[in-house]
Amino acid sequence: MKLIVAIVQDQDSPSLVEDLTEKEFRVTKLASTGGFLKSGNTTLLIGVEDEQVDNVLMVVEENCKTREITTSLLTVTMPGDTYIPYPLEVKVGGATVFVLDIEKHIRV
Ligand code: 2BA
Ligand code: 2BA
Repeated sequence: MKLIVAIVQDQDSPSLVEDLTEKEFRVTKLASTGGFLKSGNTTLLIGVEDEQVDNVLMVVEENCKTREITTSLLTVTMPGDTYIPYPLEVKVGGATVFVLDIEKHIRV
């Protein structure tokens, strides 16, 4: 089995979870925070048989399209604890996916 860890945008997660569940995949949804933008995102854990990995990735791709470049406000900390906001352009959307080998899958 494989564990698919998919980090997606919050707004993509409801339709993605619905599609995966509809296709009989089991999903666990975690609220997460990106280290760079420090804003919320969603991490999904999806445990599947090896041959289902590509099917799951297809569903993820269908639901998580890369969006237009957007502007975000980040802050830098200056000496004396002053925060200076500055605009930054990043591409959002899509998904960051890791596929891990599962050593053991147990339900007790
Ligand atoms: P964040 O860390 O908040 O990053 C959001 C977006 O900011 C990234 O989108 C990327 O476009 C940009 N970005 C991140 N770090 C950057 C840097 N050092 N310099 C310039 N731009 C940077 P994505 O790459 O699509 O990542 C979306 C979220 O997925 C990330 O949110 C993070 O939570 C997670 N992620 C991405 N790569 C990861 C990795 N290798 N390991 C763990 N989590 C990862
Ligand atoms: P849920 O997805 O909320 O599922 C709760 C229970 O509903 C499941 O218990 C199972 O008995 C049933 N169920 C879920 N999906 C089903 C489906 N497609 N068809 C028929 N019955 C279904 P558990 O199997 O004990 O799972 C408990 C929780 O563990 C799940 O909560 C999910 O968060 C997580 N989980 C289980 N298997 C997973 C997997 N392969 N990958 C990721 N997370 C998993």
